[in-house]
Amino acid sequence: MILRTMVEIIKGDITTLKVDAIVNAANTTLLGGGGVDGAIHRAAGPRLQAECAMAGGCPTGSAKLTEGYSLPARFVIHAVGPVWSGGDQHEDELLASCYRTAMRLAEEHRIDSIAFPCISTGVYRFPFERACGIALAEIFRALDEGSRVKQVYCVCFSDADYETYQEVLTTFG
Ligand code: AR6
Repeated sequence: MILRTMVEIIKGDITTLKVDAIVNAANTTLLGGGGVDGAIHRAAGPRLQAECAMAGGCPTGSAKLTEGYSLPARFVIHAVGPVWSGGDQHEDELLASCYRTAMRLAEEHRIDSIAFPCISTGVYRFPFERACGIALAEIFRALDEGSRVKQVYCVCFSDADYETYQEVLTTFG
């Protein structure tokens, strides 16, 4: 199936990828933090922090785009995932909304290739397998609806995450 060949699960450090856009797992301040957010800010350099400071924050479930500065990626899409609070605080919908918004921004900025980290699955404790299912459902939906994006990478940071993500992918058509 064509859509499946456009989505690849990979293992590695998202800051090293030469794609049009990498997605950041940010917080509502957009001012940086730990995890993948810290790694992206370190690799991009201080100009990223300066642009983020002008952006005025971002609500949970949404995303904002900046330049990539010293990163190999041209753009960073800063998505704010939900903190997992047991599942009855609209966490699934908010996580889906992150992926939807990022794919919409990719469309608007004529992005061909995009790499997502596993948003909310670190410090924010979203159950990993559940997050993968939501991510893939939204990515496939956007591609199905005719997104111009040609290549999507779902980037895992550990072997265990990579194995789980691959298993979830096999459950999709
Ligand atoms: N490349 C790819 N994935 C990574 C990398 C990397 N370099 N580093 C970590 N991961 P997290 P969250 C994975 O905690 O749960 C920050 O402080 C990691 O293994 O970075 O959305 C923000 O400022 C995990 O699977 O993001 C927020 O305050 C995934 O990235 C808060 O953490 C996401 O883990 C956001 O928490």
